[in-house]
Amino acid sequence: MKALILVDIQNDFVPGGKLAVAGGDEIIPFVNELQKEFELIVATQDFHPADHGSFAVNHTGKKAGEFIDLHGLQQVLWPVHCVQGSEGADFVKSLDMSRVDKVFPKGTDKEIDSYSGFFDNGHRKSTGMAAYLHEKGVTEVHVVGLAADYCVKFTALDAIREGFQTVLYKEGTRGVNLSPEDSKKAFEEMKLAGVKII
Ligand code: VGL
Ligand code: ZN
Repeated sequence: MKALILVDIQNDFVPGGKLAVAGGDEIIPFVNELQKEFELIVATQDFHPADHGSFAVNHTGKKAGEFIDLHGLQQVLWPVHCVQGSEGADFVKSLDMSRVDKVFPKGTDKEIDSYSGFFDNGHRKSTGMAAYLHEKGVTEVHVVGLAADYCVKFTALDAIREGFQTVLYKEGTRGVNLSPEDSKKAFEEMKLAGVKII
């Protein structure tokens, strides 16, 4: 049994959003079409409180793109994005959500960021997505969404760790590319970990 995971396809990650990924909106038609091949579809939702520790504004004198130590983990600081209850946190309007079986919010704890849809960045707490998928008899997950070099990468890597055969569609993702090669490196890292990239 295979499942499709839609990672963070939210307003703040597409052009016009607070943490816009270049071309992020271009994946939507592909993703909507791809959904037709799946009977089980889940979505992750970046969903931060306004005082989240990953936001540069919550650290005096710090700017987005700078690094800090957040309770023992290296954290790159972001602009305010995907705040709970804001429009930026909503799924992109043109994304078909009618066939999504369950949404897994993440990044809800202000003390720790959460790129993967499965675990926070310290692998301390699970979102419940792995248990949900295992319970449904899923052995293979296919991943699309935003952003390739952050949440998509860490979701795919955790999927492998959780024992799922994992497929990533290049056409269904775009990267932040804080450094120009980040997406390319992310694809290499995923491939090395056993993710099938198509
Ligand atoms: C993401 C940075 C911060 C993502 C989420 O969805 O890739 N990136 N929060
Ligand atoms: Zn975030």
